[in-house]
Amino acid sequence: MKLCFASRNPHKHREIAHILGDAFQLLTLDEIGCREELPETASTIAGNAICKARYVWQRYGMACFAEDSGLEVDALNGAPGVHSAHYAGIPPDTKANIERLLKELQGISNRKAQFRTVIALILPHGELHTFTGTVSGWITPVPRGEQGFGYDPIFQPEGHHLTFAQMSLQEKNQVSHRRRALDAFLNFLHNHPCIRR
Ligand code: ITT
Repeated sequence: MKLCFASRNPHKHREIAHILGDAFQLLTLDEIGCREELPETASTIAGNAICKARYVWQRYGMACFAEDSGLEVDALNGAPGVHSAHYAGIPPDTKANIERLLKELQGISNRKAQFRTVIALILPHGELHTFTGTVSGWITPVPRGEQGFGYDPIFQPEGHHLTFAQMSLQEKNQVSHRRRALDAFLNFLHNHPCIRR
């Protein structure tokens, strides 16, 4: 039984592979012959995770999981949220996304925010399961750090002095939204012998 991880984001692949280790036999989109863009047409993070997983299951007949993530800022009513990747426009531009977010928060003292990940898993017969992970923190006044990706340089998780971009992969993976969603996902998979290696 093989499981495809339906994502084109190499940073997500790296973080997920680090957490999963060799517990499961994961296939990439390239390995199943999927070269096209996956649809992300829903209006919520969970909806987009389901969209991507369902697309791969329907077209390629593979058990698979996808994840969608976003940064939700309290003072911006949850923006950029589902629009995190394209906050400053298309094509996605990480530096411009960060600049826009810092500009929107200029003069605002409430810097509370959370990262959210939703994983959508589709089993061989089409059964859908979702798993959510969140981590709360603050948006820093200026970017700090070079590691990670996306909004990591301006997100400082609660209880830490460092931004995600100042942490090693191991440190980020101990507390991240992705880690928390993966813990719930793993717990489920361990109880489903058909998926185990
Ligand atoms: P997929 O192929 O998996 O869809 P993607 O990069 O398009 O990859 P998303 O649609 O989930 O991924 O976009 C979420 C955006 O949110 C992503 O481009 C980053 O800007 C940001 N993001 C997600 N997880 C993050 C993390 O752990 N740290 C920093 N930023 C993150």
